[in-house]
Amino acid sequence: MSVRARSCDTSHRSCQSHKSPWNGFTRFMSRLPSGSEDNICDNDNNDKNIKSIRRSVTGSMANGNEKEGHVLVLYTGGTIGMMRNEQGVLVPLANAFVKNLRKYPQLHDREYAEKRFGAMGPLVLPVTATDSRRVVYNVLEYSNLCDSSNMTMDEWIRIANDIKESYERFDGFVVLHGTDTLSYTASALSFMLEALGKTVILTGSQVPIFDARSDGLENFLASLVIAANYNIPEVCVFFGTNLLRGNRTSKASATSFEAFQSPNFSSLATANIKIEVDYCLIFRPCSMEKFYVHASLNRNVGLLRLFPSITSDLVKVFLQPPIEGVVLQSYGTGNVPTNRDDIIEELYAATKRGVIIVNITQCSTGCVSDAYEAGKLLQKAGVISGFDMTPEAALTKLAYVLSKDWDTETKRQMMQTNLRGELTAGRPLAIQDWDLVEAVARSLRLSSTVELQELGSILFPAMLNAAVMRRDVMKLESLRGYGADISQANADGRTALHIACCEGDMKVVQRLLKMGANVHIKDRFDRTPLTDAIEYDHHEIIRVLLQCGAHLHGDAVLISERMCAAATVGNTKRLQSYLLAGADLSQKNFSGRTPLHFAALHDRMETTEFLLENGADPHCVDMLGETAADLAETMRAAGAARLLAPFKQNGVCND
Ligand code: ASN
Repeated sequence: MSVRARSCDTSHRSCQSHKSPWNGFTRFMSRLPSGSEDNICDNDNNDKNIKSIRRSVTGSMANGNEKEGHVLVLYTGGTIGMMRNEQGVLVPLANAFVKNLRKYPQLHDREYAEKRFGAMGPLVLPVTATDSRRVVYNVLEYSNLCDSSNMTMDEWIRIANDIKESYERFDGFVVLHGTDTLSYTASALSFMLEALGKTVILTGSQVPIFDARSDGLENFLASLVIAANYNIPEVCVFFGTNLLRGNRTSKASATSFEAFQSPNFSSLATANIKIEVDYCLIFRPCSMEKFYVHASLNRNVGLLRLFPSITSDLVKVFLQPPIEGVVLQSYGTGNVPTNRDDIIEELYAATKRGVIIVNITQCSTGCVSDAYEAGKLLQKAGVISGFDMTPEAALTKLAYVLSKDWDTETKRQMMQTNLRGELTAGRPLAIQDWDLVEAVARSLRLSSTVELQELGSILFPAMLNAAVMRRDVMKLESLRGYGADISQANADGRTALHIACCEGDMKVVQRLLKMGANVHIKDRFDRTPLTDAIEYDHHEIIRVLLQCGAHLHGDAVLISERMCAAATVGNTKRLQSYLLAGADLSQKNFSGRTPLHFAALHDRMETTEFLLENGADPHCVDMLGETAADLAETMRAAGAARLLAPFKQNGVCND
């Protein structure tokens, strides 16, 4: 079976065709003077725009103490951004949302933002008392803002592609969406975003955000804070006070501020005074793959809900080609009438033709089973179990699975496999999984669930780190068995993967990655596991991390400073590490100098040779207008001067 997606064994526009998000966006956010913002797309200027947005994302240098989390907001429409028209009816209004956000002090710290990024830079939230990173956010407004009842699979694909385009430049993503079909979009995205390593949160509101009494403000703020501060590599829905797994949600109320429910799975996090994340519940992709988007869906799918006296003619017509996949909503624990051979026959005929029929319950809570004869009949007719999937998850999963290049049997199997935490099939987390923590808790006379969880969050990172130091892969496995979150951070925000990347044992690193360890987590010092692997020159580990989606982050000028320091002392190996990690060897530091300038200045011949062989630009001039060759000459660095002599000509500024 050739299947790329794998699950962890513990659970553990209308919108239009796709265009790069950086087009209209750059102009919108960074170039046009206030009051003339628009979001017209312009494909020709894509490269220029990406450079410009990079500058906008980076801005002037932060003072170093202020940590920032960068979030991209995809504004697709929905009540949250709507305004009342002349008739008093709610409609989405183009180019108004960001202008209004800038006026709200809870949503934009103007003073900080203007000092750091200038007047038309990104938006910045005020500092929060409980979360460590400043939230800096850019808004990509879709050209055709829509009520979510107009959403189609085309829009799902566009959102997924927009996330892909900007994936490496942001720490997290917030999708502002109408509530009516939000759960469908969240479910679809959860499947389409493969090997997701960053947080994607869909939110919206029941009342427009700029109305005096609205749920939109809280929903938007909490979503931004979570996306910037917490590593929850899932597609989530935030509403009310709960962060829910997207593919577990359904819209449950047309009027309540708690509009969404997750009937068969607990909240991933709750946002009260503090944001509390239940890390044991986070679903971590265990495939050693880089993030990618599966951007196609099969539209020949449908939802068929049984009702007393349903006719077999209706069932027959429903199952006719071109239908390829059907979610059957049966009664209770998955039952169909036992006295309706006519319906069973139609279902059987369809599955024999290769139509995939997935059985889920009509009840809002619970799971289908074959406990009753009524349920067994379906199994015999070739209908497969959808376990406790929501209708939204089952339908979008079918559209996803059916669009894959797999044979029918594999598709049937995948429908019954937990791909993104969308279903519970198998052993639920047993209480014994907490044995280890419980033993310590008992000796400390701790008993409440909150105390146990807190103890776990203290003990597990320490035990995971000790196992990494001892290169004890078995111990890592057993700790996960006890309920440890493999990406749980210690007080310094460091995870087992950070430690392993310093230690340099490839087996341990690979094991952690296969167990779902996340490559994007930044510690207190803003270091990712990739930063550690670079600074310990573990080249093979750098390669594996990149394969799993890791990438350089932060200010390119700061990265250049580090490379320049390495060039100064002739540390060619470190420069190799940076090159492997994707750094630009011609990147200038604060003085406009490149690593080649420093290698020349200090006559580091081997380093100079390495840099020239690997594409470093010898024509780059620093702030004083000097090339590397000029510096070598001034310093009488004979070796470097000889190597650079062929390039001795007028320098060209390369930025
Ligand atoms: N009709 C709106 C939508 O789904 C409902 C909302 O967002 N509250 O776009």
